[in-house]
Order: sequence, then structure tokens, then C-alpha cells
Amino acid sequence: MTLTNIAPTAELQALDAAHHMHPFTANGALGKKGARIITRAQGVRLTDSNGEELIDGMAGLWCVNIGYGRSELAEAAARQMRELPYYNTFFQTSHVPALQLAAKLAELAPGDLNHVFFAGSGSEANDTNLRMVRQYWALKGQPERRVVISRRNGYHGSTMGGGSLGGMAAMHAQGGLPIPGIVHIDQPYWYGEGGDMTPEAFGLARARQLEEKILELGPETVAAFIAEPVQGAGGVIIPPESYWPEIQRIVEKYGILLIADEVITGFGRLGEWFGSQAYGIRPHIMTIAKGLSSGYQPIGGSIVCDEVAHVIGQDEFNHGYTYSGHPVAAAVALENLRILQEERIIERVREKTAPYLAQAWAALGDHPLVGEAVSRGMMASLALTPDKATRAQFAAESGTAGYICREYSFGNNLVMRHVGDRMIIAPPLVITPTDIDELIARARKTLDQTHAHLQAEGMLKAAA
Ligand code: PXG
Repeated sequence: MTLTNIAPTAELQALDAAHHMHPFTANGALGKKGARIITRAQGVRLTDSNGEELIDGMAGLWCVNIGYGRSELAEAAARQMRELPYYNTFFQTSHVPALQLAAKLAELAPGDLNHVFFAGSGSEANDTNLRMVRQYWALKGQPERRVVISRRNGYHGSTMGGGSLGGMAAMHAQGGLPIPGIVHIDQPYWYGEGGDMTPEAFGLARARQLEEKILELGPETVAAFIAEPVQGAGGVIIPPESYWPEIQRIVEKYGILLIADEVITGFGRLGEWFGSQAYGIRPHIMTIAKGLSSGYQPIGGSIVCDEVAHVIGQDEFNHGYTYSGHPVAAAVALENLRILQEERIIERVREKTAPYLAQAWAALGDHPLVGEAVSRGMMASLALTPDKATRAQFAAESGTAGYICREYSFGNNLVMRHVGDRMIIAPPLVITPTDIDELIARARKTLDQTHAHLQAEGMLKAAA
């Protein structure tokens, strides 16, 4: 393929290394190696500055649900930019894209989740949630209800609030996180932490940690519990079936608010509009972002139930962002939702693509390097292990094998990520069975190469 609009790759990489600070990256090391420059994309495929074509197994960063290259979204953005490129919604004004998007989300969201507070991202939305649940209890005359319970290895964003709500040890190790008033319980990660328990018993035990924590803190101090229906950034951790019903029982028993962080699971990824519907979760607030606009524009928000919105509305909520409900982002999100709905993309995931992926992905479980291969909807992960029978960890530092595997995958033109020694994918929802076959073939080749590499280096050793 000829590329006419860009400089040679080495030149782009040098500029990138000199001036661009990448998120979640050791920039010194990347600068020496050179970033892969992505120049365009169509459907489920990316093209880089050398003209190589990659299958995007991660839908960008879990967000390009409708796939790349939908010109309807570009047109919606251009139309809106010409008509009203920006206005705020702070001081007794509104605009059509924001109010239409709020109404559409109220229609799509389950139960009485009928009110939307917009943000520019998932992190911002979770910061909103943290302030909103505390303000809710303050207005209810219970200002001492301030603690938010969250989970280790959960991900809720990278701002001070979002990063504190999240339970990422590597994030907490930098910059003074978590902020006060946020406590963490353990995750429902059976494969890694379940020991000899059955998944069902383990799921119950991990859910009951919520009750134990509430009792330890005193129920009168707890504002809310926040969790992702399926953990994404933590490694696609699919909870045992027993987990969510028990969580639901506990939050209702103690009357605390439940925040479902749907930033990844929203907008079809689990074969329903929201992950909460897939698991029968009844949250008071849902965090949304990513698939809301399929990543074509930065937008997030909180979908809030009648009761919480009513109480918050009793006083001025001193909170908001310049770009809350940005008209261009809202117009693009509306067009994205129209496509998801009219093209029945979520139904196709539920009935066809997710079952197909589930079967093809599970077959990777027979590979000698794979301890488990699991999926739910269009999220899938596999655990690399030196010993399948015992679900052993590698003797090498966690993430070493995963990184090697990711490098082979990238070399095979498949974007498959690693989280520690788990390999993960979350492709665009429009991926076809033929594309899935190709994705799986590249993943299998990647596993073979990784296995050979680890064997040659004497790294197929289990931790003591
Ligand atoms: N909640 C969840 C569940 C997320 O996955 C956020 C909140 C924050 O959204 P913003 O838009 O502020 O990034 C996320 C974001 C990874 C990775 O390594 C995942 C996310 C972001 C960056 C990296 O998988 N998820």
C-alpha cells in the first residue's frame, strides 16, 4: 500500500519519542524501541505507517463497538459543528444533542435509570459518582455515609477519584492514592485466587466480603459499592454466577447505593445493552463512556435512578465539566446508538457472534500453555500457565510471559493485550465469524511461538 500523507515511520517515531508522553507507558523505553504508528482503520482492521494491516482484537481501548470507518458518525459531527459546535449546560441553558441523548439513554437503560449527568470520560463520570453519592446521603440527612467500597484489581479510571475507586496496586503505588474514604475488598477471580473452592462457593465468599466490610465499618458510614459487571482492565475477570445475586442481596439489605461501572460492559459488549442486564444487577447509578460513542468522540456520563436524581435535584450540585454533554460528542453518540439499534448489532452479538467466539476461544484451552480460556459476550481472556493441572503461576515475575506473548501477537498483526500473564481480547462488536477464525488462528500461532520461546529460555517453570 502506498502512503502519501505521512512522513517515513522512523521520522514519526522520532517526533513521538521526543515530545509525546504516552499514558501507562515507560516512555524512555518506548522511545528507544519506537511506537507503532496507526494511520487509519476500517471495520475491525487497523493500518500502520508501514502499510501493515492488524486485526484490532481490543476495539481500540474496549470502545470501538460499531467498528471503524462509519462515515455517518463523521457526518453527524460535521453537521453539529456547523450548527452549534459548543455550548454549555450550566447556567439554565440546554441544547438539542444533550437533551436528546439523555432521553435516549433513559429509554435504553433498565428500570428507573432515567437521568443522565454527562462527563468527558469514564474517569470523570466516576469522579461525579463519588461526589454524587456523598451529596445524596448528605441531603438525606446522613452525611456520615461517605465511604465507598470498591474492589482490588477493579478499574474505574485514572483521575484522583477514579484511580482511588479502582483497586490497581501499581496505580496506588504512585501519587498518593487512594484518597481517604475509599476501601477495597477482594475480587471474584476464581482461577487465580479460588484455591480448592468451587467457583460457586468462591463467588459467594467473595461477595460476602462486602457484607463483612459493611459490618466492620458500620453500615451507617457506607455510601455505596462500585464494581464492573465483568472486570476489563483487571484481565477480563468473569465472576462466578453466584457472585452478583449475593452482592445484590447485600446492598439491598444495608440500603447502600450500587454503582455499576458499565464503561466497558455498556452498549452491547455482553450481548445486552448493559452488563447489568446480562447479570440481573439493579444499580442506582451506571457509569458509561467508551461504547457510548464507539470512541469516535470522548464522552462519558452517569445514568442515575429516579430517587437519587430527585434528591440531588433538591439543592445545587456544585459539580460539572466544561464539556459535560458536549454537543458534537452527544450528536455522534446519538448516531452511534442509532446504528447499534437499527442494525441490531447487539442482538447479533447475543445470538450469533458471542456464541461463535465462545466456542472458538474455548478451543484455545487445549493449548499446553493455557490454563483457562473463558469469554462472556465479546470479552475473552486466557491464563498462561507453566502447569495446566495446578493453575500454576510462572516462576518468572508476573507479566513476563504475558509480555512475550503480546509481542508475538503484535508481530502477527493481532492486537491482543496482556494483563499480567492473562491474554485478553474485546473486539469490535461487528466482528464476523470469518474475522474471528482469523483472529483465533493468529492467537494460536502466537501461543505456539510463546510456548517455544519459553521452552527455549527454560521459563516453563512454576513458581514455588
Ligand atoms: N471504568 C472502567 C470500567 C474502565 O474500563 C474507566 C472507567 C475510565 O474511563 P476513561 O474514559 O477515563 O479512560 C475505564 C477505562 C486498559 C485500560 O489497560 C482500560 C481503560 C482505560 C485505559 C486502559 O485496559 N478503561
